[in-house]
Amino acid sequence: MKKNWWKEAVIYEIYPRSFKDSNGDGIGDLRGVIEKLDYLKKLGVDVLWLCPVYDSPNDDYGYDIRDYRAIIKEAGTMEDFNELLVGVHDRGMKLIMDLVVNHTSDEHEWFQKSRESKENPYRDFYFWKPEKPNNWQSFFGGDAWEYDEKTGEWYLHLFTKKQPDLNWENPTVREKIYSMMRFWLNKGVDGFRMDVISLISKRTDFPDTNLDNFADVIEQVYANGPRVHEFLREMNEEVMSGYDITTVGEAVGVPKEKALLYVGDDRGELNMIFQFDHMIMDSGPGGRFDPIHRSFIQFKKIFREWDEAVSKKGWNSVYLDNHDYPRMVSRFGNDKIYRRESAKLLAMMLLTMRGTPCIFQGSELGMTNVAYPFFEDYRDVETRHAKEAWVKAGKDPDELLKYVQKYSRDNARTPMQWNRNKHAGFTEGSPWMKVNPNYMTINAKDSVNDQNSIFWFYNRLITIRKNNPVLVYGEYEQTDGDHSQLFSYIREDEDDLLHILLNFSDELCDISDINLEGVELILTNQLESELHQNHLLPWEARIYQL
Ligand code: TEU
Ligand code: CA
Repeated sequence: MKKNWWKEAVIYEIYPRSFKDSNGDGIGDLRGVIEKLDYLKKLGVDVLWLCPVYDSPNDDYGYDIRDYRAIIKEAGTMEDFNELLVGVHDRGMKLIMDLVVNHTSDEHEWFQKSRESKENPYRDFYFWKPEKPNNWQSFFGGDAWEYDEKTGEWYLHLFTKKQPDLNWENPTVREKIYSMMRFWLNKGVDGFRMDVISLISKRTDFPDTNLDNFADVIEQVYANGPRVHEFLREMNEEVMSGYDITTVGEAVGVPKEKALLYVGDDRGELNMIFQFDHMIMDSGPGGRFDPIHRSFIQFKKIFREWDEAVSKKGWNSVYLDNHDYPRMVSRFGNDKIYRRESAKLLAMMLLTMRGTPCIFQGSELGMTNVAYPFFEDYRDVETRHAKEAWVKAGKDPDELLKYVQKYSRDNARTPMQWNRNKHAGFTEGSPWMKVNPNYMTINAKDSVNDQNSIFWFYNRLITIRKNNPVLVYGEYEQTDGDHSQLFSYIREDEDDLLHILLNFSDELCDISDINLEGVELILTNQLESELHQNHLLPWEARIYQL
């Protein structure tokens, strides 16, 4: 197994709009991130993934870029960005940016020119058709084709109609993207998280889809297109190979059987990917607001199968939430009576599995979902479109509100909870999105001052991971035999053997059949005085050294 810094790293995802507001306009910004670099250093993370801060009309909060080389005014200036990058590097950390090149904003000059006329040199920067060619639907509901009066043609947008898809078949598009990437890398940026990179090669015959499960449409029609690997290899040759950086592809629609095509050591494409199987396993045919039961055994199986599929010849990431999904302690843990224990258990999973862990902002505090009582409190375009679709379909939006409270992306985007001051110290102004009312008991200040907090548990786990290469490069083997409560696995190399036991339940978990002779306890999320040889307490997590 080749050793690389990005395999040994711990990534921390920052959604700047909700991280820290430094100038009182209620919107998080770059100077706010600068203010918190020491906090992040204290936590122990070493690669920061910064969600988009480029100029954008904010239809999808920055994932609709109007100018790739300018900082959106509300985030600050390019000087602020340069100062942030220096601050990150001065602390021995690295910064990766969000590369959003499957689509631009419709306000990008390329699209403005492209829609001017059919003869415009930018026409082929996007996909235009005289008639709507197929029944493709957008990720956010509704048609994926939008009629444009100006030239009487339809253009493709897999996301909102303000996010037209770039035509990667056009070599000029690719050249301009590569040049933009060099602009950021030449500033010293340490790599990219590549937004929906698995979608950039379209099936240019644009076939109709007759699949009723949207996840199947993504996998079989939108993602893994005919030239996706050719484009990624070219991007690597033209750009990435010239720098000591890392790349993580957001591999929506990529099944484990195709993962190595993107991240195989010999492929010359990406270093690692964010896979989605565990994140969409409880989405029904209608997507996240059409939930189905999630099986714990299936959850563990997904991690086992992805490890088997990738880890021999490639590399994985491990994550349990991000800015697009509910808070992990609410979704995979118990955010009521066992919030602290389950948040620590999930942290132990994140930091002892094989693959580069990615911590989403606020997980280190055990921040939870927020159940706003009104739709008006929700900000995300996906949530707003869902409501419009329900009302249009004559369905009761109050029914939808229950699903939105549980599964919306907004759950991840409530402002970071820094202290017990007004608006949790996120802003002196009025926040763009309401702060979760539980900030009085869940905030960074109290956490940093409490050695027994989730924050310090993350810090200890990160230190253990840094001091035990077996947790990075060691073999992974699940050992719980599909137990209904227990998730246990070993990490092994020639020097060490660690056994991790996680009780993913509100009940006692019998472990009397596990031989704990001669083992040394490395870390537990319970008071050591309460440890029982024969059972784990609810949400108890342990690392043993054999
Ligand atoms: O997400 C794309 C994506 O496929 C999943 O996040 C999810 O399917 C989507 O949120 C709809 O449920 C990326 C970005 O992470 C997301 O924030 C953007 O909205 C999207 O691409 C478009 O750029
Ligand atoms: Ca601000």
